[in-house]
Amino acid sequence: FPTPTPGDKFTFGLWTVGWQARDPFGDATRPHLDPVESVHRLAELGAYGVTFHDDDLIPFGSDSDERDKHIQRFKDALDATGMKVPMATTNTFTHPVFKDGAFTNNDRDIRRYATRKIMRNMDLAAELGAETYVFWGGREGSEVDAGKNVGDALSRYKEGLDLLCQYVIDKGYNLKFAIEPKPNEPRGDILLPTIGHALAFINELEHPEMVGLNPEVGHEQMSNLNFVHGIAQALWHKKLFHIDLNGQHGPKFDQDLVFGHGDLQSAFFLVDLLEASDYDGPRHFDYKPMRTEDIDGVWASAAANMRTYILLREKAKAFRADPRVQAALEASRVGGTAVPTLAPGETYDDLVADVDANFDVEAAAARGYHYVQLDQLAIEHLLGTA
Ligand code: 3MF
Ligand code: MG
Ligand code: MG
Ligand code: MG
Repeated sequence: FPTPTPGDKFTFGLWTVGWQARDPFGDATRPHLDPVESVHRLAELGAYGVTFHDDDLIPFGSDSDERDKHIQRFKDALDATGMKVPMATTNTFTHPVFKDGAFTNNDRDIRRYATRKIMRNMDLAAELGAETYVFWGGREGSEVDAGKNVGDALSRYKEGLDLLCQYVIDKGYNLKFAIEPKPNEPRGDILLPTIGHALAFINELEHPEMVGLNPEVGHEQMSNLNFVHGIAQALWHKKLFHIDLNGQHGPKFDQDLVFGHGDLQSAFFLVDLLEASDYDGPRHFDYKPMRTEDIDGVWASAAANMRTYILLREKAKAFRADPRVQAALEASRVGGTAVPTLAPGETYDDLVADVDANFDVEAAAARGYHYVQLDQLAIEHLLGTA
């Protein structure tokens, strides 16, 4: 079995392995984990790098001496292990000041404070060589429809991102932004709830070319959407800037399970899609070691994410190379959508004349697409019986 190597570009948020498993009904089940230890352990497991929210690394409220010390220890760990920091982000959701959001808070002074907090961490992200800065607006939203003017809130969201794009340009930072959609949790309803909403929003920004997406598996599935299709569309728009991989059992709370746990077939087709695409960014795991796990279980679950990805990558390769799969793809006429509907030089008048003269509607209606055989072959590859 191939073990993960940095060449696989697997990355983990410090907040993933570091999650102490506090939930709305229960206390932490695990002790605090030192980010420096996480860097070392993840490096030993074959990861490429780590990502962080400002507060994961520098506890909220640290003075500038403490801040410098936390950063120095982290940099030393990165130097010692060769681990990279391809992405960073801001915590604008834990502290009570953000209970009504950051960019879209009804309080202007809180919006200004949030913007300042983000700018400070963007400086650190750039210093550490990050190329992607993620925006997950978990508190941007409402529970009460009359409590938020959504149009104005979107204008403030745009204002915040436009300002920060200008900051990146003025500073000469090599940073692109990636918006992470989520439909709900912690807010009853979150703004920019899906990939589609976020894509449309990006087009309204001053610098749409600087802003893309960081879609998360479970977040789309919470809305019962097909994540593989969502990623395919993000790729089509050239907006897949980063990705949060994890597992989910259908529409319910955000489970953040190990990649492939709960939705294996979708994970298989996701890896199949990603590996065939031109996405060469990190394979970033945003999962939570289950609350039932002890610290050994934390590292076992981290390794499980990478093992699952590698196994699915091998399975996808074998699936595509299988002559029975190629025949099934042919039978399903999957290549057909690659051919333009009009022939070169043809006009719609030509199309009308051709259809009227030649198209046999009953014969076309009778043709089967044999998709079941295609899916069964995928299942048999996954089961190891193909
Ligand atoms: C919440 C999330 C977030 C984001 C993170 C930025 C705390 O459901 O997925 O994790 O991923 O804030 O990457
Ligand atoms: Mg999440
Ligand atoms: Mg999640
Ligand atoms: Mg996420």
